[in-house]
Amino acid sequence: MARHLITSALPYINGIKHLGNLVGSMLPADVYARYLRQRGHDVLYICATDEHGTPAELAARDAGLPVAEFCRQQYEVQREIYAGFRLSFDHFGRSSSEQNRELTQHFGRRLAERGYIEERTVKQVYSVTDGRFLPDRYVVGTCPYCGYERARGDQCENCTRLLDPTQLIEPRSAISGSPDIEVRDSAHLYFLQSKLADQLRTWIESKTDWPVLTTSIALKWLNEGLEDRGITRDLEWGVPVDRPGFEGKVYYVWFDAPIEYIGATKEWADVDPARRDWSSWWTEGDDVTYTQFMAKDNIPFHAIMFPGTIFASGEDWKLTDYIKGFNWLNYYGGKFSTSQGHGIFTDQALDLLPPDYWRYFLMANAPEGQDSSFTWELFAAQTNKDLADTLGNFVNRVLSFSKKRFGPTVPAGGEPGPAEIELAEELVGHIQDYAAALEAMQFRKASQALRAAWSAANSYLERKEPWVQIRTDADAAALTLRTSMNLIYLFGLLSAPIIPDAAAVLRGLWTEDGYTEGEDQQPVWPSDDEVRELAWLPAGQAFSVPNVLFRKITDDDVAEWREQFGAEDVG
Ligand code: B3M
Ligand code: ZN
Repeated sequence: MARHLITSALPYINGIKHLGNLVGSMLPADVYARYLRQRGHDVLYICATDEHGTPAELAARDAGLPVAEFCRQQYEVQREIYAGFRLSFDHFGRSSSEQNRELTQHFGRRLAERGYIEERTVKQVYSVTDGRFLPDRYVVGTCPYCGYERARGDQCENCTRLLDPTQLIEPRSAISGSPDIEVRDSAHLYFLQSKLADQLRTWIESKTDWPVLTTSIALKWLNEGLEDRGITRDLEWGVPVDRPGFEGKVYYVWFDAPIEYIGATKEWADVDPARRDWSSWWTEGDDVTYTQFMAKDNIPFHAIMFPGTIFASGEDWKLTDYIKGFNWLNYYGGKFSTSQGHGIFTDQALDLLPPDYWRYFLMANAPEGQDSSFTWELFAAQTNKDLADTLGNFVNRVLSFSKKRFGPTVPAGGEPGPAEIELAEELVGHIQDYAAALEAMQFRKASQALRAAWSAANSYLERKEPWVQIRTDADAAALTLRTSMNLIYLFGLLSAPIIPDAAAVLRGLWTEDGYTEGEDQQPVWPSDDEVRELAWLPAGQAFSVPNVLFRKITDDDVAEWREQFGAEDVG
């Protein structure tokens, strides 16, 4: 039994996340974790809220709350939403935890002791009106290159040139709009990551199994020349820099956030004395495979800065073995946007439909090799066809018809023949494709293989037509229905990583009382022999007919949701 450590990029604390955040990190990580648990592996799936940085401070200010209270509230809101999506974290922590503070400060001290930290005085924009230093992004003015009037101090989104705030014409605070700003000297700590460029390149080039998306982004940063990076900020909210002369400064959010992967593991251990060996999950050279999930903009920090921090620490913290990076999910070809109300956000999605609809659609359309686009039309078409018809309708037709003609137990009669043997062999093939795709974290391909298994069951039923067989050969009809019921149980095992709620129902039907919420055990993966036998459910086994598993999404739904979620003015 192998051990698998899995982390997904930490969602920022400010604001409810949209479906694009989900599909590019937490959801595929959950599918992978569920699959590995079903294969009997020891899995630790860790995530947390990313609570530091200017966005959190400003969001708290807008909410009229102290930032610590704002983060506490938002953490609970997000945690509840992710439970609603059935994200099976072993621990969902908080980067503002005591454990992360201690670890971040430990790494800061280690880097300083080992010569990877340098104090530098930088010119920082200070807003007199706001009474605070402004990170580059929070200075706005006219771009000196193209004249765009809302250029940010770090980059002009119009001509994309990288900027320094002091280059802006008529600079002003993006918080208050006040032009009453001045440039002040401020001492900051720089992580001399340029010293690690060769070591990082060697490490990245050794990752020959990484997706091209991941290595190309990582190497691009190295090829452009790895620069030393400021890792402290003039903010109140964050991990305090425990260094004389740095009172009132905190570590940069991207320095402490990846360390929270370790911090959250310690949070997980601190709630249960039996987990005192928590650090064995993070010790290099152990039997642990560490896989990270994230969207492509997070790759540089995970492939360069975090490993660089570990290299520079000189300690044998586990480096990631694999980075599964994702492209973007767009909304009608445009970007999801909180401010413009474009797209559908995780809380709204659960208000409309249960998690399985979203999990299935997002995995079947995961933005792996390229960006993908969410449209209500495609969402309705795919969930209606694959979930409502191919899977849901198969289940209800088989069970309703059998109960009507043979009663509420699995019917006896008939012996498997060529059709059943052929079906079983086809399923073994689809399941091997499905498992291989999940092992390779290719979620589109995995969804296709699962759908192919569901389709094979429908083709078998259509070919055998038990409603015709029953007229002349009850045993033949019984065999078809008993085989189909075992297929339903099989789909209760196979579908669990992607649509866990429906899968639990399919495994829990086999009593006269039917499925009871929360009684389901950890499903196991079917062996090829079990699939060839299709005999989980013997004749005489009681069953109940479930409610319709998946409702159809109507044209009216699509029209209403297009309107409600701003599709009109995007696509
Ligand atoms: N909070 C996610 C983002 O960039 C960022 C990930 C941190 S993972 C250590 O939206
Ligand atoms: Zn410009």
